[in-house]
Amino acid sequence: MTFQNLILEHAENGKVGVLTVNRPKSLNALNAETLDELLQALTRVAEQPEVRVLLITGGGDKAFIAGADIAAMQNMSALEARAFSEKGQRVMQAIGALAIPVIALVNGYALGGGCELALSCDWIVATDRAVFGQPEVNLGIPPGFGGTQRLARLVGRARALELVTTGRQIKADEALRIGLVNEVVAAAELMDVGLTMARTIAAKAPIAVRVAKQAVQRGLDLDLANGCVLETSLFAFAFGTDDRKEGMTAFLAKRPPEFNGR
Ligand code: DAK
Repeated sequence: MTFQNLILEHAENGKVGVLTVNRPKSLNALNAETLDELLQALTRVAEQPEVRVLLITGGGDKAFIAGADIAAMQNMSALEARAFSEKGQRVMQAIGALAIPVIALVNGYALGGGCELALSCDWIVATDRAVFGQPEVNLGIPPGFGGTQRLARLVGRARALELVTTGRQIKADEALRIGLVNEVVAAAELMDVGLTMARTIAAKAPIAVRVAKQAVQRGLDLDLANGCVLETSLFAFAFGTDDRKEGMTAFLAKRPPEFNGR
């Protein structure tokens, strides 16, 4: 399967997927075709059990994704806008639904739908040139790919409200300070840092990693008591795996574990 607007590659013996949104002339803006391709690529990754981490980044050196494609949206009918919105929402949900960790490597502008796509990932690593924002109010619309919800959950109500109502764009250092990104690195180091994180995760017990992600993600939608009930169930499930036995046996034998994902 080849894509017009994406590149899907694999690193670390197939254990790491690297998905690049690649329309640099439009600063990787998301048109309907790109959203369709993203859905196909995410479906493919979900069907590849050997892939343990997904990295998502933008092509070129200027942008992660500068938002939904304004030129494509300009003349949409209401029905077309509805279909476009549904596609975008499906992409953001498909990223969130992946069982493996997904890391956004933000190498420039992450605006509007681009910021929302980064927010749909599990965490964000940005370069010192990255710029984040929800500037939709400049175009007469609010964020529409889940930004109002995910931004508020990540940085809190007041900061999210300020950003979505002013459209103010923030640089990487401020994004780090408010907890929007986990780490800021030099542009030349971004992929290496992403791959190092991915390699670290890929070396762990794959079921434990998936279960830990699920516990955090699902638990955030629950109250504490129910979140802990969920954690106990997932813990018990992971306890029954071969990898749990191997991890504990290897520790006691003072040797590195060899996980088989079962
Ligand atoms: N869409 C289409 N083309 C874009 C684009 C975008 N979002 N952003 C940039 N480009 C194109 C520019 O038009 C330009 O194309 P040419 O003129 O070369 O053909 C090329 O990329 C380079 O951009 P600039 O020349 O503007 O580059 P600068 O360095 O001067 O400025 C910039 C970079 C990122 C500050 C500027 O391009 C910019 O402000 N871009 C727009 C950012 C923006 O407003 N993003 C939010 C888009 S709205 C919905 C749900 C969700 C959404 C919509 C609907 N529903 C529920 C229906 C989402 C909306 C959005 O994301």
